[in-house]
Amino acid sequence: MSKVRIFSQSIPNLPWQPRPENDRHDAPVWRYSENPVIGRNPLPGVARIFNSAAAPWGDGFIAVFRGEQINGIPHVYMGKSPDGIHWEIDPEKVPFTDETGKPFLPPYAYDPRLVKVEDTYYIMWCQDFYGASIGMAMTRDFRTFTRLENPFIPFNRNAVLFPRKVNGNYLLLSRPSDSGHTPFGDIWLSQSPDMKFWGMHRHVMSPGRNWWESVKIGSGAAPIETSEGWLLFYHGVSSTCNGFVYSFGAAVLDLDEPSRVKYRCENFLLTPEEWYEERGFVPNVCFPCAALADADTGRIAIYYGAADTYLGLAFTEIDPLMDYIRAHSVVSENDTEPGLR
Ligand code: BMA
Repeated sequence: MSKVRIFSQSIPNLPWQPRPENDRHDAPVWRYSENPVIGRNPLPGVARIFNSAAAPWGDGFIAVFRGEQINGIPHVYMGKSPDGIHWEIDPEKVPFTDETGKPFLPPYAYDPRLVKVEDTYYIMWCQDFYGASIGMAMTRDFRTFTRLENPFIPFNRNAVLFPRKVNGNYLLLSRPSDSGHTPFGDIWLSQSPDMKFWGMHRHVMSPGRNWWESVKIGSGAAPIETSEGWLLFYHGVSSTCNGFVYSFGAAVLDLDEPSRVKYRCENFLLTPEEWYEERGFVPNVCFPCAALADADTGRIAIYYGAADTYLGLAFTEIDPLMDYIRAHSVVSENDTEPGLR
């Protein structure tokens, strides 16, 4: 049992590999040795699968994938796995419908997240809503997928729900932006009593201070509830003479008032350095979309997209990770304030 408690379900079959003994990385996060777990041309008509999210389902796992079709347009696909590593992926797009059951597919959809809240699974993605914005759908059986109202007007991306209500409201993190490959971006928190009307917006954190996340940041995996606060893995972008570099880091948000950042790690946890992260459709991208935590062992498996081409897995453990985040935490007033002006 870990010192820091994780308040989520037990996942005894969580994908796992211990940290290699000769690991020289500073942060206690390491890659799965058999990465990437999904390679190129995974399905007929789909050239690449990357930024994707998994969840426990039955005795195994289920996932929603960003599949880039051979016409270049991304859509959401679904797959199942006995071990969270080897996936059987449905070659058809996820058949989203409206509330009457009529097909209601977004023109494009990318970077899906998957979060179970109470007895329902929610999928969030980025889609066209007269501009890039957030799409949402719910399912209980992974056979019917009912679209919900788009929570926000454009432009917005990187939305992810908290796995439970806080103070009576559902919580959604997102990253308001502009119409292009935004040269800015802060993480915001929005609240809803019913998953339909979203408001009470709070600023959570901005990019800026640390060079690896100086251009923009965006929430990645659904926050994990721990005795120290909500553990959030998020991506941070730096700008180089050769383009953007996407790494990921972590912050811990206050349990009752999650717009307040308690700890924010000044170092990245993982940055592109393997061939599948440095080489691909967009080089130098590590983009986390899900992190599964086993409450019994404190083990965490992180699913991340690599180079907009592959799906990778990385691992960590809550105690050394929380020690590392605390030891390297630098928070500004902009982080710790409630985020309301
Ligand atoms: C972001 C998103 C991600 C992508 C990243 C790197 O703006 O579009 O889907 O992984 O750029 O290309």
